[in-house]
Amino acid sequence: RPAAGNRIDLIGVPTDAGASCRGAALGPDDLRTAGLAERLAGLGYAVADLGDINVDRRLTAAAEIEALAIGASQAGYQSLENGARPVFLGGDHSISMGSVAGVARHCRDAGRPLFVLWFDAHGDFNTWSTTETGNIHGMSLARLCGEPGFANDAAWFAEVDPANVMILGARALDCEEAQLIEARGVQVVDMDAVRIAGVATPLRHFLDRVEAANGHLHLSLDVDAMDPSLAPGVGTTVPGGLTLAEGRLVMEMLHRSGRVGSLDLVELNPVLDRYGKSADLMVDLAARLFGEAATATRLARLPDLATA
Ligand code: B3U
Ligand code: MN
Ligand code: MN
Repeated sequence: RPAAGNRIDLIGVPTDAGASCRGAALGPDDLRTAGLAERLAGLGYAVADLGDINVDRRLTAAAEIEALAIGASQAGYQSLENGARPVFLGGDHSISMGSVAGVARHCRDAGRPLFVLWFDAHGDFNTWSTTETGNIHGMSLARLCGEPGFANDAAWFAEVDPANVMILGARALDCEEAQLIEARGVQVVDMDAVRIAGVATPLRHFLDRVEAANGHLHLSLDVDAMDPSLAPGVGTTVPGGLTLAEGRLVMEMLHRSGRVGSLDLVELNPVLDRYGKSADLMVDLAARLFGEAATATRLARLPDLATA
């Protein structure tokens, strides 16, 4: 039996009920087809594909999202209790309502502070009263941070402290959403900030906080944070995203921190993808997050990059 920390559980959450267009429900199988399990196994991990959480297609969108949230929360909690690292395969970003809630329950029970890196072109911080679209994938972080208007009293749910959240790659926040993010003290490193200071410096500061608190770090990776030229297979493309070099640097710094205990891979829409490009990118980023290409030479340069 491989050592704890060396085990990865893949948990498929196939839904697009939170998005404005269909297709993200096919994401889990597309990530499997792109070879995610094999790539991670090749790095020495014991990878278990736990399959997909069952969806009842007769439900309304909101009811489907709720049912999957319960399933994702329970599967993620169990995976962490078993000493593995859960990797949730979306699905649109509404799946994080459940996945991160399960991680938060584990952290609460283990007495460890939870930090969340929300890697996204969007803030996903709308509520039912601020949303301009009615799309639930634009509300997942708000719900996790305890905004009112959501049914958050259930046993499967636990909140995230907004002070422990960093949004990275943002460039499409709605007006009221941005005000709410600011009021709650969520740190936003938007693309202007990236152009001015780069990704490494703000990420270094965030990781230092996680380290000092002996925290668990969850990465919620919405592939639309990346530039659409690299990731065309997403429902809401926003120009001016992260470059391949920036995305890889983020993943390598996260790997090096040794703090990432759980991961969402969301918003891949295979119907809109071109020749598997976005799926391949997500597999590449996940592989780097778990240590691929982390050669001594390259890693030795990271502290300089981070403090420059
Ligand atoms: N903020 C908008 C757009 C959006 C959020 N997440 C995605 N798009 N992928 C909304 O619908 O709340
Ligand atoms: Mn998102
Ligand atoms: Mn997004």
